[in-house]
Amino acid sequence: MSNNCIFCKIVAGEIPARLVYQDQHLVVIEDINPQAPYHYLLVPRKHIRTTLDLTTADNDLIGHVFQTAGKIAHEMGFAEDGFRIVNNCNEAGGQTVWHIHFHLLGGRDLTWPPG
Ligand code: D5M
Repeated sequence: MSNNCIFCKIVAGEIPARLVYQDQHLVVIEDINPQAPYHYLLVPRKHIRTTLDLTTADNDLIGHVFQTAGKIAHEMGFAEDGFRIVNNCNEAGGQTVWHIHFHLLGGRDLTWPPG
């Protein structure tokens, strides 16, 4: 756990969040500022600051993130229509919380390119 990390506090249950799913590696919560009818954040329990801080030790974790995102999309009923998984890295990439997380967006036609 990293001090003053809001997602570490959510993972630890110290800050409330709308929990969608959890297991030993991940918590999945509803995004507080949804950009689509379904907008979830897949947050690894391990504090990893950005995508640039991943190591080979995290390879299974990242595979698990993507498989879990697909399962949630299926369970929520928007998998077949389509969805997007987004990771923002560093300021120009739009990152605002410095604990790696993956946005799962679905439930509407998503445009490309992103803003
Ligand atoms: O995404 C950070 C995302 O985290 C952004 O969409 C808002 C969301 N957020 C921030 N605080 C909370 C809490 N407390 N609950 C749920 N969602 C939250 P980024 O990719 O870093 O810009």
